[in-house]
Amino acid sequence: MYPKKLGILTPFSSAIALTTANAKFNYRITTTSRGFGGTIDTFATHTYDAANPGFDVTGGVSGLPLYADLNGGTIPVNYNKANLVANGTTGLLLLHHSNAFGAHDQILGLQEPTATTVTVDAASGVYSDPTTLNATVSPATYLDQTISGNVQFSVDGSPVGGPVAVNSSGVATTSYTVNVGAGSHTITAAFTSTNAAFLNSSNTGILTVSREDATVTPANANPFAVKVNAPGGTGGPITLCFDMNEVSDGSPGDTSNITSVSVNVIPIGSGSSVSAGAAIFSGGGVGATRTACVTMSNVPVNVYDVHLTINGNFYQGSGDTVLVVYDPSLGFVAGGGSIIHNGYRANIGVNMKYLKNGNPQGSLLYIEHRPTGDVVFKSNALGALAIVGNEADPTGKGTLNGIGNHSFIARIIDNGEPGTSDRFGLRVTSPAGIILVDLTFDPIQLSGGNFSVPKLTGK
Ligand SMILES: [Ca+2]
Ligand SMILES: [Ca+2]
Ligand SMILES: [Ca+2]
Repeated sequence: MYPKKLGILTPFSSAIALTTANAKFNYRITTTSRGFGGTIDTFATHTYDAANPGFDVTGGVSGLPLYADLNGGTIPVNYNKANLVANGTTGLLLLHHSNAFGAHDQILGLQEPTATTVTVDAASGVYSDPTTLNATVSPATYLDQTISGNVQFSVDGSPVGGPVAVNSSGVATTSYTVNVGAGSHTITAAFTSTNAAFLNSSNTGILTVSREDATVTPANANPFAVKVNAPGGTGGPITLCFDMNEVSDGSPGDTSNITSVSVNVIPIGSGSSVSAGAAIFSGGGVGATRTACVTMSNVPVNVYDVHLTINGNFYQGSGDTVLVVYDPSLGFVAGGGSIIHNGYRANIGVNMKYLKNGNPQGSLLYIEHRPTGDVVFKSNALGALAIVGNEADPTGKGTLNGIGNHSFIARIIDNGEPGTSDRFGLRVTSPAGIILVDLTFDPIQLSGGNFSVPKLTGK
């Protein structure tokens, strides 16, 4: 070494008997003084493998690694972790030939890239609707470096879109339209670094999915009132269908995921439930109507509330319709139909007869299909039943969406067959005796169905 100019003696490998196959040697640096005599400084024996360097700065040059020492210049450094460990390398020594005295040498310490950790936020969503997946990679900064790279999200192993870049805080966010059913699912966020100072990592989180809402509406083709097959007998087979549609939200799912429904056929008065049999499904698809049909046989005379509930992990919803089975031989006021009231479709079922003692027996069911849900009025006790000409006016008590002690008067007007001119009117009063104006209306012509009001003598 020299005060002004810097020099270094580098023996050729061959001069110290190193070959490519045998390039490993031990070395030790000892400083001695001619003036004072003896050793000034020494350090422990080190090992170096010239054929397998931890750092290799020969990229781009042949012979000795010399680079123009200009501001802003770069020196390519190849890095081999295994060799680096084997050699015990702790850094790079840069020698600046033409620097001022005292600034000839510079030690660049070794800094390994940092491990990273991904944190996946818990997410929740509804089948078919968008939700947000969020992951944070940390640390976002290391030494003088800021994280960069991409996160690939997946749900239960299926990729969600393409890789998403992390921002300077290490956060990656993506929108996911939920296409898995209700329950707990695994979100995976795999970070791939594009900055060598940060290592890759991956982690998981939980996505909780709930069912999408669907409406259930009785099909227009359903019969309202079915006559028994023979006097004193039962009705059937009777097929009832329900249309199931996702509640519109701009992000429709696949309604063919509805593969199970429960259908209950329950008399609104006394009597036994009827088995609906297995549902047959048709239609369905993305944004399409799914239809379920059930067929009932040997159905006794009565007014039935037919209730469908959607099962499964993808949709939830339920709806009702009315089914009347009547026997003309019993002396009856019977029938069923639909009207449009206040713009909403409503189904009506009625089946009443006089007992031998002159008292009426039977029931009335009125279901109005409002966007906020069905409004269901069921009679549970009949009072007087007035029949005047072609009009029957039953009175009595009933429940409104399950709340009892409401009163009603209905007007059932039979204008002959097939029923297209028949009419239905209703008045419902609350337990406190207040008329419920939204369930009180003058007779409205049926849009489907038929009533039969025989010219009874009352006996
Ligand atoms: Ca949806
Ligand atoms: Ca929705
Ligand atoms: Ca009629």
